[in-house]
Order: sequence, then structure tokens, then C-alpha cells
Amino acid sequence: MTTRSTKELVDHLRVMYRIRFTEETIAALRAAGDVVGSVHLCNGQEAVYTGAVAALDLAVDAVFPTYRGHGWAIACGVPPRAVLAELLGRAGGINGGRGGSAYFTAPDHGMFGENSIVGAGAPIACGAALSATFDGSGRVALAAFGEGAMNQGAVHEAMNFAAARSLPVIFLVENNAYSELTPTDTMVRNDQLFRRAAGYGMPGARVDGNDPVAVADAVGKVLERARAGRGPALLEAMTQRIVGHYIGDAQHYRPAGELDAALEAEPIGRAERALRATGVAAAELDAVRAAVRTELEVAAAEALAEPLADPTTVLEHLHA
Ligand SMILES: Cc1ncc(C[n+]2csc(CCOP(=O)(O)OP(=O)(O)O)c2C)c(N)n1
Repeated sequence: MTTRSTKELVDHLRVMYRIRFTEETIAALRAAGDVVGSVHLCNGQEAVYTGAVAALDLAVDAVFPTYRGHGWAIACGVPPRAVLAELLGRAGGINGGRGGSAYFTAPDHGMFGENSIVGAGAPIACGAALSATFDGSGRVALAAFGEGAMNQGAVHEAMNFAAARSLPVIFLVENNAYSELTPTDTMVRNDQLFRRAAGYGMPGARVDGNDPVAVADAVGKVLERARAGRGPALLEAMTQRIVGHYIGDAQHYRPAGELDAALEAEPIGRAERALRATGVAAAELDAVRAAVRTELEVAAAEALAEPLADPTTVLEHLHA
């Protein structure tokens, strides 16, 4: 694991705990019947969000994630209470309980909306990047999507358009090895997806997606390039989800031993081991973990205590 400073890795670890404990809380609330609807958890992929967001300037930059977006929201600074309240259909949720898990948006935090249409965030990010070429904001748009989305026509069109116009876009693939229940290597002839960048005329690189510092470095490099007007880039962050594609997915499609290996490599345990190896006391890490646990317990209690969204307001914010 890349370590530049202990503090930097502890800061990443704190955010990764916040994401993981949010997801665990959501799973528990779902089991209790309080959270309904489509929910895709991101356990195991936390380093991608933590690292990428650490490199961005959320005062100007914009993130366009997928339906697996809770981790992006938390990394962008959305309070866990607001995420939980949204999934619980509470009026105090980040979108008043209307968006739920797969559609919430937090533009005040630079997180411009999840999207359940696979790959659809890529062309939307191009729009945000195109606007930056007019408004002088210096904004870079980051489109995040899974490796399955790399085979969507909209993603191809977005990459070609961004490259042809030298738009400030970072295409960030969260390669968790499965598109829903289908292994990536059964879907493509060449599974080194970052190599497709050359075909569009932009730089492409693979990065260890379980190492937040490596992700921050990789995003930081292409971010500066994009901000300087030198166009888009494609990053492929290699990671694994350590939960099902959706809550309730029995994961029967995973070969024996694969999940154990993923649990060995997952970013939180790995960061803890790296910090311990540099001399950080176990008690210090226990204190960081416990503080975030308490934060989530308080957030869940507060969210559950909030009133449900008022059904009579259901037509508000609708444009047809
Ligand atoms: C346009 C479209 N096609 C199909 C689906 C159904 N679908 C939902 S998630 C998913 C898998 C996407 O895999 P990947 O892009 O690798 O992301 P991951 O779920 O692994 O994060 C599919 C095919 C959809 N939501 N949208």
C-alpha cells in the first residue's frame, strides 16, 4: 500500500469506515424492513471513492456516480444521517425521501446524482465538462461507472466526444470484476479495459483500487491535466465488492475461495495493517473506528426519528 504520511492514510481510513458503517447500517435497516426499494451496497470498494474525492476540489468539480453511489456521497461529505434518512423515505433525507438509494443527488456536495441507467452518467458528465469550457470555472467532471458499463454505447459516445473536444472529464471505471452476476472476463476479449483509452486518443491507466493513496495520486495526475485544458482520461480502478450485487444476492456465481481472497485484499483491513506496520498503535485505530461507529449509531437513531415524507407533496419537484 502506498503511504506518504500516516495522517493521510488515517484520514482515508476514517472516510472508509464511514462508508462501510453506513452500508452496514443500511443492510441492518433493510433486514428490519425499514429500507425498501432497490439498494446496491459498495462494501469493499471504499478506497476508490475516498481516494478519488481526496484529489478533487469539490468547490468546483463534479462527480457523476451510479446506483452504487452511497460511498461517493459519503466521500463527498454528505452526512450519513442525510443518506440514511433518504433511504428511509424521511422528509429530512438528502432529497426529501424521494430519490431513495439509487437516485439521490447532492449537488451542494459536488455529487450530481446517481443513475440507474448503466453508463448514463458518462454523457451527463460530458455536459458538465462542456459547460466548464464556457463558464471559466475550471471544473473537472468525474464520471464513475462499473466495468460492465464500458460496453454501453453511451459510454463509447461520451469518451469519443470528450476526447474529440478535449473536455475536462475523468472516466473512472470501478472494476469489481462482475457486471451484476456475470464475470467481466466472459464479456470481453481484452479485459484490460484501460487500454481502450488509446483508441479514443486519451491517456489510460490501471490503478490499485483498494489503495486510497494510489487512487488519489492517479486521479490527481489526470485532474491537473484536464484542468489545464489537455482533455479527458480513463482510469480503471481494480477492486472487488465483498457483498452481493444487490441486497439478497446469494453470490452463488462466485467460485470457491474468491470471496475469502477479496476479504483479505479489501481496503479497510489493508489500510489498518499498513498503519500498524508503520508503528501506529492498535488503540489509536480502535479509537478512530469507535468514533465512526458512534457517529453512525447516532445518525441511524436521528434518521429513524424523523417524520416520513408527506405523501401529499408527491407531485412537488416533478416536471413533465
Ligand atoms: C442501460 C441498462 N442496462 C441494463 C441494466 C441492468 N443492470 C443493472 S446493474 C447492471 C450491471 C452493471 O455492471 P457494472 O457496470 O460492472 O457495475 P456494478 O454493478 O458492478 O457496480 C446491469 C446490467 C440497467 N440498469 N441499465
